[in-house]
Amino acid sequence: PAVHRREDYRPPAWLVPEVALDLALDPAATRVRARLTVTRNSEASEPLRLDGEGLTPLSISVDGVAVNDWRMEGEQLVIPLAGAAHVIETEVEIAPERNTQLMGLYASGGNLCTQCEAEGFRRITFFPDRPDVLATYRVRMTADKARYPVLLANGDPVASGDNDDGTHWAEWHDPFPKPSYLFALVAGDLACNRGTFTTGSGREVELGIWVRASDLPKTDHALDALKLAMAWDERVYGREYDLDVFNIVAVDDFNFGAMENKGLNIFNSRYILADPDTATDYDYDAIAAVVAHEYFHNWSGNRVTCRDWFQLSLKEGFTVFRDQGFSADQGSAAVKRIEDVRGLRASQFPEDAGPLAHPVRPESYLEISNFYTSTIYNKGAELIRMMATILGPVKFRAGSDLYFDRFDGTAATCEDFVACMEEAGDVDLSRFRLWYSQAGTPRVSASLAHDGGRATLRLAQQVPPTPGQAHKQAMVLPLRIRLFGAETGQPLGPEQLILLDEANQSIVFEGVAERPVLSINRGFSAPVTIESDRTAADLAFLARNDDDPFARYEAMQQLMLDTLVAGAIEGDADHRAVIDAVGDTLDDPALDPAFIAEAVLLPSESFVGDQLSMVDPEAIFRAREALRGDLGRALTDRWRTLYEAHTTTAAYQYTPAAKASRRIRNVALGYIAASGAADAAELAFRQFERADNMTDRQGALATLVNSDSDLREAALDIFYNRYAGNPLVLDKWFQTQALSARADTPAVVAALAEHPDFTLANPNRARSLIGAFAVNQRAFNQADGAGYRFLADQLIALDKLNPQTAAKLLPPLGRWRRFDAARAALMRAELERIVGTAGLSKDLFEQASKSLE
Ligand code: BAL
Ligand code: ZN
Repeated sequence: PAVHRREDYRPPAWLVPEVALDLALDPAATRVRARLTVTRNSEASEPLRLDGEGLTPLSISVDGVAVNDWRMEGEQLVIPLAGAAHVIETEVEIAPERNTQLMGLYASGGNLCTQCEAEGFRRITFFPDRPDVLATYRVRMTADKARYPVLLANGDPVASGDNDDGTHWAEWHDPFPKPSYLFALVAGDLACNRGTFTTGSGREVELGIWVRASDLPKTDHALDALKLAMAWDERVYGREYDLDVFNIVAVDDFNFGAMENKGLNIFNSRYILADPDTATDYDYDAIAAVVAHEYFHNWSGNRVTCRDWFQLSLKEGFTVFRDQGFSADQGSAAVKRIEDVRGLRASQFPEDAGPLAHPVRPESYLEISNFYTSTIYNKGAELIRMMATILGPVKFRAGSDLYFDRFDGTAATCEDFVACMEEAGDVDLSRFRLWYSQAGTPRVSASLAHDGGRATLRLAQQVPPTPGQAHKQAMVLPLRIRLFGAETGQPLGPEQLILLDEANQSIVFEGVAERPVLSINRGFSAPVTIESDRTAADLAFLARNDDDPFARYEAMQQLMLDTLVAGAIEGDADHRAVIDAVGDTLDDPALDPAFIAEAVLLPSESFVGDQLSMVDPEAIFRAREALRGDLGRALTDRWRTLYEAHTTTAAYQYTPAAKASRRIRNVALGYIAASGAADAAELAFRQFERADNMTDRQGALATLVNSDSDLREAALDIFYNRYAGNPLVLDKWFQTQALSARADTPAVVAALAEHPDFTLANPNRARSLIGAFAVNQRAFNQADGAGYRFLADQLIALDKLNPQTAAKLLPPLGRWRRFDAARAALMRAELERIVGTAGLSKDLFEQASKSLE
């Protein structure tokens, strides 16, 4: 397959200011007629090149005259054109019901919908399918009225009517020029939850959330979140919505979480549908975050889009940063930061340390779908956050205003964004730009010496080699730092922002009478790994005294991590310091229960593995279970008191306080179970039966699923029967079992893959079993390689249906360098089997072949 390189970018030879589409919609055979107004954007007599994947032209005309001097070059339709402006008309036929890739126009749940990012539009019609070709779209759809009573597209509705043959039609017009990846249409039997939003300048916007009629009661939360997001973007970024309507449609079969098509967002139903009986607090939060994310794209992505796909993080990193800010403002900002960093460490750090590591602005790709990664999204968001930290809030806002004003209606680059920040912030970000080009997670070592009244902090940074980048330059790392007095527990001076921009740097603090303890990378101000010479006592001290909630959480995590690493390597470890620190955290009346619930959780098995030069999954599992057990037993009274204190007879509420109660109650239940208490399973089963909400029900189920109790099967059966026919909840049933800590999980997962409700055709279902199993470190990495074989079998099968989703599930097999020789050989054998499979997609080929390197 062809490699695409950033350095090869050339402006488009032809622009397309206007598009008119006429679609006769039918699941088996949809006719698509396209009328493109094209204008030359090149001096030379370049022909017009239109992308088309799997398309055969039925007719082609130029300026109203049928032509036959066109040719196909691979998957490009090439039409020789002499003049500077022409009207091109093409006609093709496509079969949405046979589209299992879920890219382009496809069928889901009896309805028709589209997904065009990154390169799906070329599966609908011939078009220069690249993000720097911006057109206004007029779309006419005709469809059977009984089957598809609702017809939606981008922009505003223009006209509609009935035909004599049982079909009807609707025409939509989007006045904002947009790239083809933002095109969308939906035809279906859908009900609408309607709302309105009045913008800051007084315009009324009609809002609609479209779902199947039976799901309508589950859409209020998403609609509320949309209104909050619209108001937040006006308040925080000065960005107002620009069309008269904003529609969201939920579909069950979707590769992404959601898609920001102009005026017509299309969502994976898991990020829209919620009621207390079927959605957890985590689901509620994720729905609000994704609704906000897609809405925020209207400016960061749609009004200002990307010049080419190498710039993907321009819109994704910035928009993730924006949705993180929105979510932080809805509840506990500290907990939100902890969750985001936990996510970064779970997905982006391993990616950056493995064979698929790539810079936030990649240099090359085979298949762009493989670059919708945690690096582009989450590390990209950290880059924006670092610039915001360096500039401060006022200048950062000035930079974002400048960016939106200067590039409105255009396709921009990451460089354009940084240049705006530099100009508005009056700072030099030349070296900061390395964050866009160098992959790998920087490591910072920090040691603090104290001599007389002077403290000296020595910092050294190192950026590890990554594929294609053997040698790295020192980067600009904004580190928020504060010193605390070891005796008094008081801060020794204010917080400082240190820009570490050399390989080695020393910072001297004068007038430090007391022994200082270092609080560093507060708020996780830089996405780096810190290695410090702080003792267990220092970490315990910070876990009790640090005034930055993230740093306080982090000190506890480091203490736990050091203990777990020692336990995994030596087979045993002293748990006392962790037990005392957790006990003190539980007892601190000043702490928010939402924070406590996060602070007392142990790092995941995978994160412990990431600290070791060679992952021993069994040893890590045993060390973690031993610490969990000791924490459960040593603090048993506290866990039970907490559990009771947060048990309520009040009806379910989605408020920060009620969420915190449910969270801490379920954390306490987990520790009671870990203690080995004889009544733990009954306690969990009672919670399972009495729960009036999914958070408590699933929390109890997860505890039971990890146990050997007879109540385990009973709970699984009750759960399954109660939610038969609800695909989103059945996903939880599969996922909970795939994440089980029991030794029989690999066999259970293999059996579940044969379950009548399991299907690879639905991405959520595939991810709920295969994706969850592959991150269950001990189960997936069992020594006989059965887990690796299972994953490879599933990916080879899934690749035939949906290459994009298959490729996203491959990375756990690429972690072979981190394991012993026997496991590494088994993983490599499966990667080789995948690469050698006949008819493999370029998506899966790229991921598997790079993972072997
Ligand atoms: N643009 C793809 C889905 C998202 O990031 O919003
Ligand atoms: Zn996005």
